Amino acid sequence: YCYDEPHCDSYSWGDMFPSCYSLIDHHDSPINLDEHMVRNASLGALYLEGFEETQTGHWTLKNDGHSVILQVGSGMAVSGGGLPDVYHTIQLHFHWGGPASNGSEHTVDRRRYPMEMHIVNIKSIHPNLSAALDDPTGLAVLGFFIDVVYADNVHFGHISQKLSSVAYKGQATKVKPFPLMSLLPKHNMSQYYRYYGSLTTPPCSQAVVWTLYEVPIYISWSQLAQFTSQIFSTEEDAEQVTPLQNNFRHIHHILSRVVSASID
Ligand code: SG4
Ligand code: ZN
Repeated sequence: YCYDEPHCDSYSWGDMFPSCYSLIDHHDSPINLDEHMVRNASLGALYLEGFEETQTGHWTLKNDGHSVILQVGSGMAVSGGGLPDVYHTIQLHFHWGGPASNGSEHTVDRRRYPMEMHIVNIKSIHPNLSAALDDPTGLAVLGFFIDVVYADNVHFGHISQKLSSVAYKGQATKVKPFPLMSLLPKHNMSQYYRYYGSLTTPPCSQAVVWTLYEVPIYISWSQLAQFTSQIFSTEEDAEQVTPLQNNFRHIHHILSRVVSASID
């Protein structure tokens, strides 16, 4: 599947992946966050287990042709915050735009942020990803908007400095583990939006409990530019200097769903 080419964008994924065609009862992602919001005072901060520690072993950063993925091994899990179970953290990845356009997947009051980071977590009862994709709450994805400032984010450098080693699909490199918490906002981690949706890539499985944090992560213009200019889908694209850009799915209707806000 692809994003940014004529006749091959997220509107046409359903030709090859039938569940990517949104039907009336579908719970698709991403959505615009502003409609049908209901405050839920019982939604407290999630418990992010192992996020403060430096895990042992090594992590792997890879390019799958659609995004850059950091596979984080074992040792981290998320729970609480209204999640129905404990979920083990498996990877994080990014969605971005182009040199002059923003690329978050979710929007807030129709505003699109420059980037979005997804931390993917799998319900601990499931032996593998395919089992989780058959469960309406099989995955819990934590979404963070990424906004841009002048100063580099030194913690984000753990990832952005390695991007040149994963320029195109199939390339991978080892990353020394670092506390995942160092990437996340320092304040207001109890403020987030919650709704039930899908993977934002094929097979578009309706298997995701979404948590979108209100406070963004800040990185520099040059760190953002590394994503929009140094990552390619294929080796051929790299040779022709055609970077992977705008790797976000189009916005879906909320239909009868409700977005809960922990936000006061
Ligand atoms: C990205 O394309 C990742 O590369 C995928 O990771 C991920 O799939 C996919 O996005 C969908 O995830 O949070 N945006 S999302 O809904 O995590 C899964 C891999 O394929 C299943 C490893
Ligand atoms: Zn994603």
